[in-house]
Amino acid sequence: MARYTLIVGTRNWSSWSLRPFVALMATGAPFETVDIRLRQTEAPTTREQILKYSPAGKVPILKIEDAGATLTVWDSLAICETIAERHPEIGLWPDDPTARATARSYACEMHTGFVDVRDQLTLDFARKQPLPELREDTKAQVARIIAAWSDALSTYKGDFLFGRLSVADCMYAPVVSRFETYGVDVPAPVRAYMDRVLALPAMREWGIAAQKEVAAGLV
Ligand SMILES: N[C@@H](CCC(=O)N[C@@H](CS)C(=O)NCC(=O)O)C(=O)O
Repeated sequence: MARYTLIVGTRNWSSWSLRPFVALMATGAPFETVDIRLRQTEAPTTREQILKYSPAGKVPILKIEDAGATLTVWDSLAICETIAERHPEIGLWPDDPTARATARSYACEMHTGFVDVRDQLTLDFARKQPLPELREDTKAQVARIIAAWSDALSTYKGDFLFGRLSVADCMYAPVVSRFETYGVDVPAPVRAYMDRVLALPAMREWGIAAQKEVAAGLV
């Protein structure tokens, strides 16, 4: 069996790391995690620590040791894609080609966009924060996310965006946490979706680790 090691950043902050963690947990396969403290400016700096695992210098990173070879995959979406490909039994992409193409669009829209949401509603997984005064661009992005989630939930009528859990949900899991932290107002079906995502074992485990970081003095 392949040996997986997922290298992640500080859990309370690392939205990118959370995405493949949700995907990998969904497989049920055993894996180890290596936690790297972000924003570390004294030696060994965050960058120096990450470079030991990947020349790209960013987390998340997935190491797959299989049949004597080690494969390094970096970038959250590339890792989710690789997990989906290696674990077809859990169907991390929808079976239907139309749903699959739409789910891919959702995942990529998240991967490449919503910069103002990321900037103003930063991941603070273990905490609740007051909602800041949102810029117009941020408001528009929040509205777009809520509309996209509502559309998928009413079209596919499942627990998750495309029925069962998919890479689209993994990519949006950090946004669920952001909306929860800042108390973003959402319609009832979206609230119920967020509750289902927050109840995933991956989100609970991530939350416990983030709480420990905060309790240990993370600011
Ligand atoms: N596009 C990348 C972005 C990853 C990224 O920016 N990761 C941040 C942490 S969340 C990082 O590694 N920062 C390195 C640093 O702080 O030195 C992905 O999706 O994995």
